[in-house]
Amino acid sequence: RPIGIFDSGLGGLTVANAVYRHLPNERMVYFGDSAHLPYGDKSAATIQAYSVKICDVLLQKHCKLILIACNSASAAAYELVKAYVGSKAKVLNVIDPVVAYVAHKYAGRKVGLIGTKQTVGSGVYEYQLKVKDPSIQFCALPTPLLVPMIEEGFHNNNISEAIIEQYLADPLLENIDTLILGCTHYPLIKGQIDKFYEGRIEVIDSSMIVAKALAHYLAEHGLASAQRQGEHEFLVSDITPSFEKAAELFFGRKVPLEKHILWE
Ligand code: DGN
Repeated sequence: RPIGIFDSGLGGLTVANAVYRHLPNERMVYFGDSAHLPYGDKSAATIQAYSVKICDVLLQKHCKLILIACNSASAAAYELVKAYVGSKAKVLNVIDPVVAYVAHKYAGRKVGLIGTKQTVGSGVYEYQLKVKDPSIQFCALPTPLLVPMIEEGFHNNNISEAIIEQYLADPLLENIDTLILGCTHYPLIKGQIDKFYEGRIEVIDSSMIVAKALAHYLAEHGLASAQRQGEHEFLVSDITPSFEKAAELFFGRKVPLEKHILWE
């Protein structure tokens, strides 16, 4: 049975790519809810409603596990999705593995987070980190301009550098020891963020941490596939001519997108 991976759009392909590289024996069914993106500015109730509909599609595809590859949906809908899916499939999110990694490595230190308004506003990272380790100091900054900036192709240039610098110089993020990139799109600007900090702090791209946690979870639960059966599927709820290019940007190679309307 395949692994279902979903996101508000194509950004989750950064996570799908890490899964593709780290778990070559697993077949993926990716669902990008491009008709309803961005999730980052929407209410939790709306994100929950979309997430449940996507799970119906992934369950119809017989997914053994659903990975919520979107920070905003992980923050807003994980508990609900888990309850909705019940025993039909396992559910993982992209926040818990990062929290486990950071809490272990940065005990007693100052941890920063950047993400969408939804992810930062939900307080989920802070809550989970404090539960794991109350000694951690935490600060978070919503950086809503970064998603449209990257989607418009502004990365690794002067404009993205200026915007990134403006955000990261915010006093809120002063003296951090590590920075969590709490959004699917940010791996594309990790190089520029690293450059800003000149190697002084660890900048955490969660995609590989999530893929490793997924591998561990599958092995632990006896769910790992010995060999990939069939092709990966990449479904999107809406498609425009620019999508193929964007998909290639986030996945790092060409992917065949297929339109699958979420509901009539
Ligand atoms: N995928 C979203 C996230 O990781 O929060 C970012 C895209 C969006 O919906 N704004």
